[in-house]
Amino acid sequence: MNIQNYINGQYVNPINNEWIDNYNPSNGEVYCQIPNSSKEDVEQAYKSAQSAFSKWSQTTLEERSRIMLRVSELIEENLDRLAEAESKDNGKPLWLAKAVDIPRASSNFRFFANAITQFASESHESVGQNAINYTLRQPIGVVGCISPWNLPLYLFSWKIAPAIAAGNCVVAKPSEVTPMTAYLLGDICTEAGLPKGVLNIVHGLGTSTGQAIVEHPNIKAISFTGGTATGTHIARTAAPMFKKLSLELGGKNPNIIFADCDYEDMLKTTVRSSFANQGQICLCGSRIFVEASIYEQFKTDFTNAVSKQKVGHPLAEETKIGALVSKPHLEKVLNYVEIAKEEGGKVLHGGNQLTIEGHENGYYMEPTIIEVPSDECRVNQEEIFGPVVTIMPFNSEEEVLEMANKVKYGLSATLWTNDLKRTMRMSNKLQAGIVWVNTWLMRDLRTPFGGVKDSGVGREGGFEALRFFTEPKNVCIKY
Ligand code: TXE
Repeated sequence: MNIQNYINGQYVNPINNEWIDNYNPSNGEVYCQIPNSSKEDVEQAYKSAQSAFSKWSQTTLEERSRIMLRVSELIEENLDRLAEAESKDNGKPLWLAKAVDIPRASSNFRFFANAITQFASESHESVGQNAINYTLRQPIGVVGCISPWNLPLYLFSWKIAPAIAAGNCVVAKPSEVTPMTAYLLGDICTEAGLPKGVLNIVHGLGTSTGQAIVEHPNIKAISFTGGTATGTHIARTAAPMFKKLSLELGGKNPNIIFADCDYEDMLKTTVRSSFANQGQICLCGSRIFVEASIYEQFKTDFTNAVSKQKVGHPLAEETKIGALVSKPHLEKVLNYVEIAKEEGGKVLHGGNQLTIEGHENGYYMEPTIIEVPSDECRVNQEEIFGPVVTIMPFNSEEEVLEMANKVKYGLSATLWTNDLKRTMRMSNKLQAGIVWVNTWLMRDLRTPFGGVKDSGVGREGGFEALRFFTEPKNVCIKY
């Protein structure tokens, strides 16, 4: 079976007729091919988007909203089919795709369908000067959306929905590692009545297809989620062209546990924040800091709880942790375990590749806990993006705050404490775009989402996303 590009409302082959193998991570087999799209395909997608723009940007908000709500409903109606596709493509457990990925993709369309009807702009009366200013928020035109493999349809739709709600037309590229649900979205958009050309989906490699989107002189804004190194490259390419950029990049998030927290709740959530989606979420709490007085107890209980996390085939009901997304990624993550050992880290649990009977060539790995001798070692500083967490004790608030902030990333932080004053002090000082207190990955789509430092630039979510995808224009009228 071949995946095709979705351009101008039609499924089409790449112009060069070149294809890339797509692997099923649960068994290591190639199960379909995807277009290796070139600059010419991107140009075609751009032209289609450009020709749809004048009409779509003038479509009433009510009508845009109605179509997007229909997309949202159709995603829900296709929940099983989409979840199966996501699980097969990515290796994540089927239950997770059903409970999180696909429902969230539907919510993304529903949320922005509603948000656009409430999006208002400012006006300023220039008192004493007989003038009034108002701000027009106009769509940018054709925008580019590039998404990664860890939460495929979830993150793809998180970008596309605000872009089209704001009246833009889109050239989008999902990750070449997980293209399937983006491919299926084409049909859903057609059925929902999204006009041809409003959304165009091109498949292919980052360095060629993705690069062609970023380099395109008339694609005026780029919304990207992926690795920090890729983000740097995109910023370098886009900056001289003065494109608007939203970059959601890596994380190395601290999970800070004080002795006064609700222990059971913390323990349960910490297993999840460490290993959900095989640890392949930019928000995972990959550096665990535990107050010294409960460190030994936590070590025992956490290791115990993690050892009960069943690694298995994504479709098996009892599976908690599925396959990693690809062979190179599995190798990268395993290599970090070796690095940890060389640096004096102690593997408290896991650390090895796993073979699952009947699926011997799948990319499975044990959930891994590494006790590190120092917060400065590489496994504590670099993003691993797999089922690996580090743990170490701390003695004071000042000490843990310093360690938490001493990384180049600043996406999210989690804090476990029942001390209100400490919560306030620490939330103010943690260098992160998001701080969760006594919870993890609790999302309200109205809130700003994004990171500081090397975790990116800009914010997604709520009106922040609608602001990103519009150009403000001040109009000053003297009367
Ligand atoms: O991501 P890439 P990769 C981190 C994680 C992971 C590392 C690399 O640490 O190990 O990044 O992962 C497209 N111009 N995260 O290599 O390459 C690419 O095709 C335009 C964190 O898989 O950044 C894909 O669609 N586009 C992360 C998307 O960028 C380019 C999620 C992301 O791929 C491009 C994933 C280019 N020059 C990985 N090069 C998170 N923050 O959630 C690549 N792409």
